[in-house]
Amino acid sequence: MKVKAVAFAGQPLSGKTFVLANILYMAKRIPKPETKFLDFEPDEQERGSTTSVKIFSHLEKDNHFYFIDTPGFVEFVPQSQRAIIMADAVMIFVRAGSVWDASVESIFHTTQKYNIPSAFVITQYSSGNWQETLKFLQELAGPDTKPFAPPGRPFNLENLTEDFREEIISMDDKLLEEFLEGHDISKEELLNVMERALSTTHIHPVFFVENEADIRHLLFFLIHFMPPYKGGNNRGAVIFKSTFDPSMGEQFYARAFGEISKGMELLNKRTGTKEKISHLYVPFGKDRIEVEGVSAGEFILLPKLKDAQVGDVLLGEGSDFDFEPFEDVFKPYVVAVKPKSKSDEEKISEAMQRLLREDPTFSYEYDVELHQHLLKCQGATHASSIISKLKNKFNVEVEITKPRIPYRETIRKPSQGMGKFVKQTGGRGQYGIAMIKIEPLPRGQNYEFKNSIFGGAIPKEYIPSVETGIKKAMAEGVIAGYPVIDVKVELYDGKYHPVDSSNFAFEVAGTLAFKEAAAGADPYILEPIYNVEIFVPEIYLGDTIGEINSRRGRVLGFEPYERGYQKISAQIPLENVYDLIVPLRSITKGRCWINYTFSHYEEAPRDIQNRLIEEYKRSRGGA
Ligand SMILES: Nc1nc2c(ncn2[C@@H]2O[C@H](COP(=O)(O)OP(=O)(O)O)[C@@H](O)[C@H]2O)c(=O)[nH]1
Ligand SMILES: [Mg+2]
Repeated sequence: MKVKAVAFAGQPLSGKTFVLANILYMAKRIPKPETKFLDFEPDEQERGSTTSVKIFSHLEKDNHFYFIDTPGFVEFVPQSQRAIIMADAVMIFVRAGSVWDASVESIFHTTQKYNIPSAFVITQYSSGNWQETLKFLQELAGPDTKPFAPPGRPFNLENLTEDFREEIISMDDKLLEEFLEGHDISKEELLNVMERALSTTHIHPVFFVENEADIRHLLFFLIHFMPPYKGGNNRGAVIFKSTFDPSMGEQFYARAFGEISKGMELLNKRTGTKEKISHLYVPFGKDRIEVEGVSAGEFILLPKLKDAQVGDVLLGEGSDFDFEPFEDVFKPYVVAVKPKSKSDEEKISEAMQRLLREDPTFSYEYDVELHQHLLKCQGATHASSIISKLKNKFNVEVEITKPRIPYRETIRKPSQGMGKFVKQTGGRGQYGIAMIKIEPLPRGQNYEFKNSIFGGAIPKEYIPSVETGIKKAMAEGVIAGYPVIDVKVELYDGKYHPVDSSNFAFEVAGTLAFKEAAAGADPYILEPIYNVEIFVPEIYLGDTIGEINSRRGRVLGFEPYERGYQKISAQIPLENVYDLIVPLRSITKGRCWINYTFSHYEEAPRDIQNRLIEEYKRSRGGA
């Protein structure tokens, strides 16, 4: 039995799931050749397209196929990558007439990076300009990208295009010589060199597929020509995906790199935990088929592991191998999430933890300063898919809002203030007076405190309380409720009372002193500015820079990156960063990526400052 893992990836709505549904229908594995039997998740049914990776075990002739169906939409491609790199070959789909599709481009580069052979499938070729698409594929993948057979013809040796035939013959010097001398090349020789050609990562056959006959031909190709798994026999497996279902619990998808059988014990290389394999399954979409054992290269489904996660290597006794860890994916799109009801609030944290284990391309964290839960993910569609999973799987409903911005306050000029907390009517009184000078510090220096009291105007033991009071006032803000930064405070004088003074009185005095001083120091509001790196194809450079400018951003520079892309460095206010990926994707038709980190604080525009000050006044019941 030959094991073959084939991933279907590429352009959204190009027919990946449709072709696979037809293959499975021909073998009577599903009742109708319809995508809904494969796209079974509730949010996939709503959307009418694939949003998560599925594995289908399928026997055909002496082949044991594992078909990997993947979502094509750019926001889901990072999730697909982990499954794609498990495949022996990737069929990259694109509709005739399309050029420079973002998913096709990024998946092709993944296959190159991980040395996985890839082929292209051009669908709907009789209604679209396939010649144009072929040209695009050749530009993308190189000149050794050739139609396998002409459109509408079976994918067998008799129908090889001259181009493709020469392509593979030129793989073998001896064969090439025979060919050039005009000798006939035998079927065996051709088959032999074909297998080698298809195992390389620079020769890419192109298939034309749009009807049932073409799909049969594609299956014929996969059965007869596609090289099988050749990774050796390392008894063990790599977990590349997990799913959670309230009734089934958590299940792990792994590729076995050697024989695994029921009853075996596998050692988790990361945790050292031993996992007894009491049940072993192979996956078929949402179903699973129990098996006694699998051979090298097969995909397995492992329920009820004690302590495992995606990326873990499970080793059989006496075997050892490594797997390069999956890369972290940057999460450019950020929204705040608010549970709708009390019960939603109670359930959301666990539900999110479950979803996070399934999908590492988003994160969910509480921001202590903003008092908001932030969902960081790949884009607006990804966010809404997560939200619909929360509702469908866990019955948790949430609202989405804009994340708050961590503004800061600071002062423009030096000033002074006196804080006086004196109450001496009846009983034990309060007495503390503090006098301070404040002045702006350079941006980023945050805070400095200097005590220049000599001669005991305030006794030493009360000085820390004064500072505590000052810090409290700074944390609360003076004009809009945001922390004050970049201020130097000097405590230079004060008064105390031998009986009525206390730590409390001096703390209050410190707070009052700072408020008074700040009021006279021309306080204003700062906003966070982020360093943003943006990668776009050169043709979109102008429009991208326009977008940066319209977001109050500054372009610091740009330079050529790989493959005709430009890397733009810019500084953009945070309020315009969280959804930046959305317009960039529409400018570049999805061909872009970004990353960003905090840079510094800068004075916010006047209108923003006025709005924040007004909001603050209103929240405090002022006019
Ligand atoms: N008749 C026909 N319908 C197709 C073909 N390719 C795609 N479709 C339909 O187009 C829609 C999107 O196809 P799908 O396979 O889900 O696209 P995917 O995103 O590449 O998986 C589905 O409703 C399919 O039924 C095709 O070659 N012939
Ligand atoms: Mg699909």
